This record gives sequence, C-alpha cells and structure tokens, in this order.
Amino acid sequence: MRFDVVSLFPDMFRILTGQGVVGRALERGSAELHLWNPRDYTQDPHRTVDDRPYGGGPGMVMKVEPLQAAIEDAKHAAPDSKVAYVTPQGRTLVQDTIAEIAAEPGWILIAGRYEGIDERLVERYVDAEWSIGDYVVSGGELPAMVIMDAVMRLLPGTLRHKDSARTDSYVDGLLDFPHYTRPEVIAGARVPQVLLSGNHRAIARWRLRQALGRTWLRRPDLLERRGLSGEEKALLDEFIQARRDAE
Ligand code: 9D3
Repeated sequence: MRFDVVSLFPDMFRILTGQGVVGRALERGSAELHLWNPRDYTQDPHRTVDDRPYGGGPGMVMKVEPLQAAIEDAKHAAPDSKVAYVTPQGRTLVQDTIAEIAAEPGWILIAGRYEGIDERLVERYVDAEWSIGDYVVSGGELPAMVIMDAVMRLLPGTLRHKDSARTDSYVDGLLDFPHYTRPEVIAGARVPQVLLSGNHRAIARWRLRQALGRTWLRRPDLLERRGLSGEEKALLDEFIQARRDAE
C-alpha cells in the first residue's frame, strides 16, 4: 500500500509515522508514505500558497499553480494510485469503504487548507471525495491521518490481523461487549460472574448477548443494516427481557 499526501503541513504526519500500527507497517515495508508540499513548488519570494476567491468574500483558496505542481509530481511518482480529496463535502466514510480503499494499490490524498481547492482541480484530478464525519476540523491533515490509520491496520501482517479473524467472526458490525480486568471488585462493583466461571461457551454467549444489546440500545441503525441470525435474535430477546426484569 502506498500513500502520497499533498499537504502544506507535512510535519503533522510525524504523529502518524512515529509509533503504533502505522509506524510498524511503514517500518516493515507493507506501506509507504510520501509527502508533497505545495510550498516547495512556489516561485515567488513570499512562497505564496493561498489566493483570493473569485466572487469575493472572506477566506482564501489554495493557490492553484503550486498545488497543481505538487499533485503532478505525486502522480508521476505513483502512477497506479487513485486521487482522493479529503473534504467536508465528501462521502462520509464507514468501515466497508475503508476496506475498499485498502484494496487499491495506492492513493494520493489531497489535504486542503483555507476554504479548500479550486473546483477545476477537483474535476481534473480527483477520483473520490471523502469526509470523516459531520463536524468541522481545521484542515485535511487529521482526516487524512484518520483514513490512513484505518486502512493500514487492515493490511496483512498487523498484530490485529491475527485475533480479528476470531473476534470479527461473531461481533462484526456490532458494538463491542464490555471489558473487565483486575481487580475483581472496584468500590463494591463486581466483575460479572460468568467471566470468572471458566466456561468459555457461556462467556462467548454472554459477550455476544451484550454486544447485541448495546447495539440495539445505542445504534439500532447498525442492527438494521446487518440483520440478525435466529440465534442472535434469541440472545437479543434475552437481553431485552433481562433489562425489563431489572426495572
Ligand atoms: C470555516 C470554513 N468552512 C466554511 C463553511 C468550510 C471548511 C473548509 C475547510 C470547513 C472545514 C475545512 C477543513 N476540513 C477539512 O479539510 C476536512 C474535514 C472536516 O472538517 N470534517 C470532516 N471531514 C473532513 S475531510 C477534510
């Protein structure tokens, strides 16, 4: 997997590359990250990277020539990669989309600043426009990092890969079950007895029941989308009944 990022703030990406799943993916060579700074392509003494919007109004737009030169260099370096613009106007990403992104050989990500980029550059270069959700952050860099993190943790060889096969087989598309660790009692609050029982089938059923129940309570949209098997329906009914009994 290859990522090329066009950004005015390449130093921000140290946060991504320095540690964790992404740092290791880059170290062992299952992913590459290249940065292209439009400021390096300026010709004027002030190294100008913004420009005024036609039609007037507040705010600036990324200056076309340096941005275009950076995109062109990225495309020549990564000829097999598609181009994505991260923007609040983009398609809101969900986990299925992350898996589709991971299936491509590489992506050139354009991280905007100011009010964004000239629409003619979108029309000429951009294959996909992505948002990370309906809230405002101050530039495209953090969204680009969120997307790369989500993609790279799916690449073969990540630690997560091993246990995900097990976990995802029964909780995929559901919220997680609650987790507990030592001590057995915190200010009188006990760990659920079943988790101490050593009965692995009972524990698996309890966790699935909790995952189904929490998803039903907090994210009914996810259950709608996923559907339930007969056994899952029965476990969810148990959760709902237990909750009524507790009232
Ligand atoms: C204050 C500027 N806004 C005027 C209505 C528009 C605006 C422009 C640029 C708002 C945010 C940004 C910077 N954000 C991104 O580039 C961005 C983003 C986001 O803010 N939320 C969710 N996903 C993304 S992807 C890129």
